[in-house]
Amino acid sequence: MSGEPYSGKHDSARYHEQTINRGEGGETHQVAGGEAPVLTTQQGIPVGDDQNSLKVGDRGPLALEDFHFREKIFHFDHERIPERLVHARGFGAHGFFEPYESLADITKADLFQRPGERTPAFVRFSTVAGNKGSFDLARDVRGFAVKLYTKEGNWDLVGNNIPIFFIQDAIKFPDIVHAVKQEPDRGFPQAQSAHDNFWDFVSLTPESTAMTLWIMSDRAIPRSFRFMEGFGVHSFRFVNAVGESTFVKFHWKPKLGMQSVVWNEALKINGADPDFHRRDLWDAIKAGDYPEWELGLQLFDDAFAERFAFDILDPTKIIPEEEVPVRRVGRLVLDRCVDNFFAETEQVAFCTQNIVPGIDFSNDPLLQGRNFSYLDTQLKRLGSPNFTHLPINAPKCPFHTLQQDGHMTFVNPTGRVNYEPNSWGQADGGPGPREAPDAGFHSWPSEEAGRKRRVRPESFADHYSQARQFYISQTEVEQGHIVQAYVFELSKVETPRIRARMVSHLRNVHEDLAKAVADGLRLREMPPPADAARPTREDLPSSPALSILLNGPDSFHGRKVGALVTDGVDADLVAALKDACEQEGAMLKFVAPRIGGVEASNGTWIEADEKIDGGPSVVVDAVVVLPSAAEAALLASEATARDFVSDAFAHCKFIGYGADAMPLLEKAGVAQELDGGCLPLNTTGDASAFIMACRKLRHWEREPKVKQV
Ligand code: HDD
Repeated sequence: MSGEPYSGKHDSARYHEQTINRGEGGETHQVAGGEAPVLTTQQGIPVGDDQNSLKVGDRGPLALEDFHFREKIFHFDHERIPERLVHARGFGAHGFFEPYESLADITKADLFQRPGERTPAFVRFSTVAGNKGSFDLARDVRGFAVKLYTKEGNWDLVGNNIPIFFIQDAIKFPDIVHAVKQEPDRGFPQAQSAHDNFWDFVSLTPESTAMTLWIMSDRAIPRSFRFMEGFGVHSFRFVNAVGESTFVKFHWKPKLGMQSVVWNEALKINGADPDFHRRDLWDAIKAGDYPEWELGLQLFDDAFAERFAFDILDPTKIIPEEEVPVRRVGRLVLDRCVDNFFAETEQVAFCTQNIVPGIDFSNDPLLQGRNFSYLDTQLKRLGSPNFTHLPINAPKCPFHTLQQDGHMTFVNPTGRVNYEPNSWGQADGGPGPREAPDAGFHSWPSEEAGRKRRVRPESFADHYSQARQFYISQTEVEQGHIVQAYVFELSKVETPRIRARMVSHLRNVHEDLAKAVADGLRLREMPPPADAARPTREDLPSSPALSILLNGPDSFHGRKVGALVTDGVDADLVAALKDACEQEGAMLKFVAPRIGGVEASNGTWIEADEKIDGGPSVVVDAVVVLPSAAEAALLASEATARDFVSDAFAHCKFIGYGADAMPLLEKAGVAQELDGGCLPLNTTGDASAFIMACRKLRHWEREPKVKQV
């Protein structure tokens, strides 16, 4: 072969290389739209050619002296760190916490002292079981981890969107995690609990029963991180300036109310948009519609702890809000996306042990075990005890530690002082930091005594009463979803005796639930109730706070309408819909046969947000179908358009339809079934009526019609 060597560059790359300019900040290139910095190596050496490795002759071999090539590939080879063992898939954002009132009477924690004063925060939401590259709408617990950069150090409240846990003692954590994650021989299924190992473990672990009700409920398939609650789970302590302690449980209440999807919708969302939750949070923050949660506190004293029906140290139990009301004391707002996913969301390291003066642990055995695990795992994941130096993890208040050196140190004490006590003064490069006997952190001096034993306290022994309470607190629709979820999951279990064993636990929870699940599984014989350490209490009252549907929003704010439009769409109706959505704080997304958009009836152009098959109705909260008369038949013959309508109908969504939508509704099989959730849009006035109807989120009355089996 012969001829001039080829540069390897695309013409557009040459186009950008117009002028080279040496300024104070180093060499820069003029490119379309401004100046771009010169590409350098890690050492700052300007790179002359990033397209070709250094070769002997035109056709190789490569020269080992090519330091740019070696550095580039070396760095690339080391780009990954171990993913989190659990909660691998997550998404974070920055924001702040702001108290409404001073809580000085109950805690000296600095962030609760001054109403309106903002404390920077970083929140990472996650799924638990799936790997980093799994999908967002797995049926799973969601992590809700909050790092608060207070003036007295970082406080990490590492919670979930479910207020209880699977196990009572941290020593069982590796077992539950092994059981739920992919099975070790085959490496699947991932991001789901619907397999033998998970149900084998929980059906052999009665303390998990209540948690299985929560994860079979719609709590485990939230519509958005923005529409879910968060919980610190354990009982903690608040301590005030005079050393008095109050027990506290932490809650995060979403300002936009709670909302979940239905399971069939979740399955389809995972195909249509595996990044559904992260995209939703990103879009909302980028649009300036900042998600917000109120911090709620359940405060109680030793006397309450003594008389409460369950042990306040048992992490498989809640304290019903009706028994200890949730006091809303401040708000958490997320108003900034990360600049770099890896640097911030991946490298953020939450540790339950990070608490500040004014907050303390309780003896919850799960919490005590967590306090070891988090610090340990960060060392493995981030590779150095100096992970605290990373900007996302470092405190934002002054800090003076005598800990030094180690891999990747980039802050060290200056001067001569690296131990204490020491007697060095200013002139000697000191004085070094000193302890603060009054203001510093002191553990609350609880009295502890007892024989050293491996035991589970007697007061943790009732595993079914609160599971029953959760079940009877749900609306009929929600109870139906719980039954369907057990049936779905256990139908994926290949071993019949595991299915039956789980039903035997459900018999201790509620006979109706057990019967419905057994029937859904077509168990030919009802198993006897599982042995129970304590009989189930049937006197616990229902707790309306546990239902999602009873705690939904009162507006359609933050939700999305998908409008299926064609050329010739009624321009006035579109304008009215836009207006109604804007007024409500909802988003209107246009879905069209082609991504370029459509020409409306008055000749204006509407840009499409999605082509029909890329924007199925599962990714929005309500739909409107507005084909023009000329395009109606064509649209009706398009399978993805028919799915758009039939899925919206099956998922009980509100459907608005224009004068020419009938051919499509007929082909989608819903024309004969139109109900109160299907609203004609003939005049512009109908648009605002439609958005108002959507405030109910779903037309649940339809569900019995679309879910017979
Ligand atoms: Fe955990 C991560 C929440 C029990 C051990 N956990 C992790 C995260 C959340 C929770 C939200 C992700 C943090 C992030 O976004 O980086 N974990 C909980 C809750 C629990 C709980 C609410 C029970 C009430 N966890 C728990 C136990 C242990 C762990 C009992 C071990 C004894 N958890 C870990 C861990 C992880 C973790 C292995 C994995 C990645 C990480 O810590 O940073 O240490």
